Amino acid sequence: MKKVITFGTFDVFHVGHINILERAAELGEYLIVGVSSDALNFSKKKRYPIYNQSDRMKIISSLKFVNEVFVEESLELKLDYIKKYNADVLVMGDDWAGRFDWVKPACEVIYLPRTPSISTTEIIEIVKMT
Ligand code: C2G
Repeated sequence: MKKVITFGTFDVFHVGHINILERAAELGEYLIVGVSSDALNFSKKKRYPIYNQSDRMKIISSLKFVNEVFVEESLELKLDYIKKYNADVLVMGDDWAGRFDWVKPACEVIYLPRTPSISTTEIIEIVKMT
């Protein structure tokens, strides 16, 4: 059974998130999603997500094409997670292109094109303006 793993914050869940998860799921038979912790987000973006990690995990777990969900504590642990979950393929959006090529001896790495014209940051900006 081919296992696919992907990672993300998935804050203020939107169709761009659905699109990448759906395409990731089509690349194998079992989809595992690492949801970035609130602390990891704070360390990267200097702000906490709008939705906390347990709500973000609940949303992702409820999707029909997602089989397993866990909390991603650190970007550097990618290889450990890939080994732990026996993933054959790592899928990331192409905003991360090249950034995780270092795991390649352990699994295939595929960067999928992002859905244009939608992002959590943009949604937050629009909501603030109105
Ligand atoms: N995405 C997409 N199209 C969009 C917006 C997001 O395809 N319009 C994809 C991103 O490329 C990513 C996934 O959706 O693969 C989750 O996006 P984010 O929540 O922004 O995740 P990010 O904070 O980039 O992930 O190890 C990576 C970390 O978990 C961080």
